[in-house]
Amino acid sequence: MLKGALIGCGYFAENHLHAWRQVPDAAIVALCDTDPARLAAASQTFSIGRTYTSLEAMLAAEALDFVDIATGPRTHRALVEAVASHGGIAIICQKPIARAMADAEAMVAACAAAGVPFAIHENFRWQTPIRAVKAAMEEGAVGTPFFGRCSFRSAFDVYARQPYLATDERFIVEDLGIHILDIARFLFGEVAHLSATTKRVNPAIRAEDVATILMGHANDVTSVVDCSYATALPHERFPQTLVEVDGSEGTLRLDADYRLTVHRKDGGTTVRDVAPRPLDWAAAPAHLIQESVLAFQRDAARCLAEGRLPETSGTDNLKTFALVQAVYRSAEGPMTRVEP
Ligand code: NAD
Ligand code: 89Y
Repeated sequence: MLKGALIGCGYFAENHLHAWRQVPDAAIVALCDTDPARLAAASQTFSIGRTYTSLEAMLAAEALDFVDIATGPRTHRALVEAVASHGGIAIICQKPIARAMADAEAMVAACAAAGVPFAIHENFRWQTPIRAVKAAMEEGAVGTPFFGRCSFRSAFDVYARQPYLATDERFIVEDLGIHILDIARFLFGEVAHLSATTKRVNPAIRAEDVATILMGHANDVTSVVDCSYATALPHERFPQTLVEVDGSEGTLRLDADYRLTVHRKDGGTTVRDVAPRPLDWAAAPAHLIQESVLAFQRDAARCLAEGRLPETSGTDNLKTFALVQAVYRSAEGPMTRVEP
């Protein structure tokens, strides 16, 4: 049994704690939060009695196999470096890995130097419909892909539960686009170049709530990633990512409400329901995300037990984080002007 501690007992950590209860061979034995009220609430809800307001005190008192960090990017580097220097404890850390590339690289380097496994909790690629798209592509459903689109458009009030999203200096690319960019990497491979625009539509928030990104992948796929929290639709789809893939032999569409359609050039069309499985602690519409937290954590525990790195290792995640940085650079830089 792997013994873990959760650091950061806020809004999203509740999903981690529910999910860990369903992961075989791993258990959260201790909790850490600098806010005593949040610590006490999580301790009571999940019946975990060993609690700490100081990381150092927890590391001194507990014999841990791993920590699971869900505090937020401002604190990630200091926490990861402290755990890495303690030695012998694997680290799982929420997205975004950091706020700046230099911090992200330092975290990966610190874990490598200490010889501790380091993974980022990048769960969107673990969503059941996204895994179904990947499996269909690997089975050759559309042949060789040449075009892809990953689209997340919503007007869901994310600010109610995560008020910092309305006040942080950066918003949709760093918070949500990071997942959709990771899905694009997962489905279409590494990115060679990109061009992006960002925009703030909601006047009540500080940063961008719309981003549109055009990417050229190393294997010649062109993809579009588009994200919006300013898109009021008659049928709200939060938190679904819709996917389009056009290939040499056919097309694939992941449409609203988990409908996956594969159409072959030779005429065959199949339609499947690829909805997330229900969990007794999950509730619509977030159940899509909640199920992917469990899928990620199950895989992470299996990897740690077998001495392997999860697919979203720190090193891998630097590539997704580099896309986030490139999007902001592109959106802030000069666009190619159209000559009359
Ligand atoms: P939150 O503010 O509700 O919770 C953060 C908690 O961490 C707070 O209780 C705070 O007291 C605690 N904390 C802060 N610094 C600490 C420190 N140094 N030591 C110990 N505890 C500390 O934030 P949240 O909305 O739960 O988000 C947490 C993370 O989860 C963020 O990185 C966010 O991007 C991520 N998140 C991921 C998903 C996903 O699907 N992967 C969804 C939502 C949020
Ligand atoms: O924080 C975000 C995330 O990671 O998934 C959705 C979210 O909660 C709001 O954009």
